[in-house]
Amino acid sequence: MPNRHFKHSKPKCDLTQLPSLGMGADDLIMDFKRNYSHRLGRDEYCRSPHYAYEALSLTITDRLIERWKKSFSAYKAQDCKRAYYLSMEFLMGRTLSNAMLNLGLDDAVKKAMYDLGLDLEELQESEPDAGLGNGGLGRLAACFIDSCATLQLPVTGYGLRYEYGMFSQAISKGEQIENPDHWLRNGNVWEIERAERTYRIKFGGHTERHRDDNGKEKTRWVETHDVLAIAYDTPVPGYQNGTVNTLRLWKASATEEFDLQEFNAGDYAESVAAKNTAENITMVLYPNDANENGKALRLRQQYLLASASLQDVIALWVATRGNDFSEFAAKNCFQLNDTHPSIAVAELMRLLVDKHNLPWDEAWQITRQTMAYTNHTLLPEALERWSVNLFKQLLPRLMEIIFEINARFLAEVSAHWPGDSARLRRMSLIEEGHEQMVRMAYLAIVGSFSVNGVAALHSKLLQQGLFRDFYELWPTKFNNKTNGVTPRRWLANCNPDLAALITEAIGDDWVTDLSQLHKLAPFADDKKFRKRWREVRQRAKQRLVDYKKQELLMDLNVNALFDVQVKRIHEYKRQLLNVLHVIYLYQRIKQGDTQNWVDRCVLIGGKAAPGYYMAKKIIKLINNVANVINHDPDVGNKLKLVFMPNYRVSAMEKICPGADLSEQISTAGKEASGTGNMKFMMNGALTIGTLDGANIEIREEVGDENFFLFGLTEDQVESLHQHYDPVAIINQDEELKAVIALLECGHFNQFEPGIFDPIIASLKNPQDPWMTIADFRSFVEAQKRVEMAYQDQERWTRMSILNTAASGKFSADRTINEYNDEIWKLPKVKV
Ligand code: F68
Repeated sequence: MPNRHFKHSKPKCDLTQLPSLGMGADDLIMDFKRNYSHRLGRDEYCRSPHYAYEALSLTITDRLIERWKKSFSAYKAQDCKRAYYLSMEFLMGRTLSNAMLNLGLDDAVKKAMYDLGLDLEELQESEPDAGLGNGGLGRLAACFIDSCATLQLPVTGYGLRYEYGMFSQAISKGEQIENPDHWLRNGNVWEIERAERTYRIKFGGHTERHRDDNGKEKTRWVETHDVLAIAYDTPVPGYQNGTVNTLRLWKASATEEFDLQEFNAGDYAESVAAKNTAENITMVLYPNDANENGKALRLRQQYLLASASLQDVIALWVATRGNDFSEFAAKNCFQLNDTHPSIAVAELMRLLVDKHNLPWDEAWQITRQTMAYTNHTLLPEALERWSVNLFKQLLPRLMEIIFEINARFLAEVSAHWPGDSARLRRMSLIEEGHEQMVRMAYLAIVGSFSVNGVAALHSKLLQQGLFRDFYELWPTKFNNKTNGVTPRRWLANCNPDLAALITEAIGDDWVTDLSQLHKLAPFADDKKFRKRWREVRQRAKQRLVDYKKQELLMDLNVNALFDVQVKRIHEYKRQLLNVLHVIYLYQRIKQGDTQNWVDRCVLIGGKAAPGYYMAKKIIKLINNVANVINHDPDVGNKLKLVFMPNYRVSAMEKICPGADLSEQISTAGKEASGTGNMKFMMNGALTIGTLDGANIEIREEVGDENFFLFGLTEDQVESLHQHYDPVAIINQDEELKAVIALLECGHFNQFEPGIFDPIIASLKNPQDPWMTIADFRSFVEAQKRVEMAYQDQERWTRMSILNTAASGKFSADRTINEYNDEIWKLPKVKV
């Protein structure tokens, strides 16, 4: 009998109580089939691996969500301090295989897919990369949230859900072609929309003063054009520990009024256009990894991220504590990933003062105890500055707040250095000039309690150079946090054979305590172990060859030295130095100077910012040089140069296990840290590098005898600027002269006259900031030492093992423990 009172007949029950999901192969098979057939509605005739990938991912997602809820409850129950990693970029790559590993489902999934007659690798390959970042900074954010979950720290990542990620790169006639990356085209099984977490973001309008009910003077920001930010959450599992943290990405959406108002006025087309303007904010990731171009849309993106994330944290706060913010700073910490989200300093002030009625001083104290800033670059062209006029137009209230912060800050500076007007001008948050600009780095420093660089040298240079005045004012604010990478993705998952060999030798504790790798060192002296190490690495090289074969229509010689440089294309990273060396080797072959020759495959990959003229020229040069060399019958297997298109996270997972030599050859003082250097080292590659960024610490860890050092030091680079004469250096070095002559005579651009003139001119320019010519000779000599070592395979293998053994410091777990011990001070929460 149907019960008429059914609706109210039972007390409300917990709708989320469920028995735990099984973790065995059979459980996975059942869920896979249900997902495939019922949730996705596919049948036996559907042959696309994509749906099998989706069915498997949904099966995994259910198990993630189970643990996710337990993590929420544990954090809630503890009511502990939390940190938030604010970043415009999270370069996550693929999720499936990492989730399998972290949930401990690797073997069960393999068995399940085998039993179902499915090719797991094929499914995994059908997952698109989440390419929501440019390079190192974005990938660091991804490694960091992995480590936070593994260390059971209550940390949430906040970012933007770009509809289009980093462009996909094709090469046509040697040139980079950018294609849009519509990574969400086939949906995204890993995310959950949380419409209940939607916030209103104001833009434009103007401010006005008024008195509130208590007669207090207040500011209103009115007649704004609002946009909504909607939360999309992705689970971030720790390594086999039950913790699942959250990556919350904001999607911009039009407010309902937009539609209604305009629609009712009969202006349907205008209404849709307005909607587009709002939704454009999170449409695309800016593909510039260095210089800012001051576009209004970018400032809108930054503000949307800052405002939505802060409103979200404050909403949670107010829900449990009302308007009492006295404990807010003790319980919350925001880590700013570079200056990109640093408008958060002013936005937190606005929310506390305008919305929650706190007095300025109290709000400022909270802000300064809550924000921490990480700098990722010393390059002046990469320092963010926004035009005051643009700021006033787009975010008038925020501009007022920044002016107020600046006035109070400059009073502090005056008190510290009375009468020092030069210093006031230098330190002001507002740069005076023909157009006033807001210096975002200074806003971040003034509004934070911690400022850190990302490697020892970089942090030192920040203190002695770029931020010197601030360091003098607040020396204790400054600190170093040398970067790291997650050993789950970058060793355990991407190189399972090497991981298994390591585990066989020293046990598996290294996965969560990478310092354990030091126990491998004695195995470097064990001939049998060396043989196995060599075999495993050789297989990884073969896999790299197979992977590249389809794409490059070319077979690489696995016995050649695999010499790899993959990273964004930038003059300071000096892909040009690498090419000059390749041309030098080519000339030796042509001259028959090939005694004791070591066959070499030089692999280069990376994207150029679409507007970066020189970087695009460099790509063209690499391809043209490759085309000549690879087709020259005199060269044969002795030398190959390959440009690998569309370098991205999932490509690096295949590249780094198969690299012999890692090229880290930036001009000293220019690469803040580098993180590719760490991935290669972990996987047993040897480094040829300058004393720059984390290379210095890599060399310290592994010892000079296991590292190929070359080039000027940062000091030498600085002092050489006064009298740098590249043409004189070229004229004094016959081999270098011949290399430049070959470039100049058009050997690599026979039917494209003059196209490399700008490159040649930059190399010969006494103002060349990257001093490529200055380091050429030293680089060639280091490469000769590389060849000597490679010829003795026993010695090379020893060095390879010792590199892996010494890579423990470069785990992001170590980095995150330092962030936590010295900055965040969060408890570890068992789930
Ligand atoms: C992205 C956007 C903008 C506007 C500027 C820079 C970037 C960016 O991607 N920067 C970046 O990747 N920096 C790198 O950060 C890494 C992580 O700290 C360091 O290892 C690299 O040395 C640094 O270049």
